[in-house]
Amino acid sequence: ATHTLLNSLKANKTAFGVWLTLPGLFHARTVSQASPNISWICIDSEHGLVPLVPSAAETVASIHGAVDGTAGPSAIVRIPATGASDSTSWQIKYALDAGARGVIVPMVSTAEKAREVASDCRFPPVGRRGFGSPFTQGNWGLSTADYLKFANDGVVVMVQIETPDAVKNVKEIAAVDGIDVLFIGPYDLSISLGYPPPSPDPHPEVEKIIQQILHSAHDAGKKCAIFCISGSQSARRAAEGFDIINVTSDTGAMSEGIARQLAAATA
Ligand code: 3PY
Repeated sequence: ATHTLLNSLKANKTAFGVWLTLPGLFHARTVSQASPNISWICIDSEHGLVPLVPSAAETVASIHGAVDGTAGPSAIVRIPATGASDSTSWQIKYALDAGARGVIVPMVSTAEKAREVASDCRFPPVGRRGFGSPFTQGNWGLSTADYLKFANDGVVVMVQIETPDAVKNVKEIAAVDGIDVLFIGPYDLSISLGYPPPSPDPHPEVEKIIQQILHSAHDAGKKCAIFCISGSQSARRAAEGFDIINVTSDTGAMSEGIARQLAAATA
């Protein structure tokens, strides 16, 4: 499958995505096929109900096979472990072995942890990712040598900036080689800083920090991503210069669509 997310980033086009919180291959396929404007889908194994083992792998394959003959979305996995935990390493390996074209790692708050994440995402000599999955290489139909380069060149490494320490260290994190994207989680960022959660927009003080993170990413030559919950909020973030934007989620869009149809029926 085409790496739609990476292609958008290389073309400096905003990459809009959708959050997947429910398991099920046909569910993933339905979401993938919902719009040609979906560049990526985040399989959320952190707060969503798609277990990393083994469902994330099947879901990745389902998304990549979903839109025949056209450029479908890139499947991205958000791993459950936070950047402060020893589990990040094996969980990143699992997600990438499953064929994910990128990972989102929650709560990465220091440059040291960011360096570990970047290293976990690429094979030697660039990083320390272990090789051995019988599945991924075969998916792409490549020789081992070609696969190692293809995987290293194509992986999109995103770390979430959503704690007070991450805000303090944001410039150092952005500067880490191999970190491609700073991903802002506005909900965790707000509550970890002692502000109310966005409703739907963040508190003005949190908003100032969000803009600082955006600029820190761009100053370091990196991309910046943010989680939104609606098309209109996403359009505003795109106008501000965000490169990667989550527009909606499977459950959010489903509830809203059902409510809208029922409102029309009973009006
Ligand atoms: C946050 O806003 O905290 C996120 O990580 C998005 O789910």
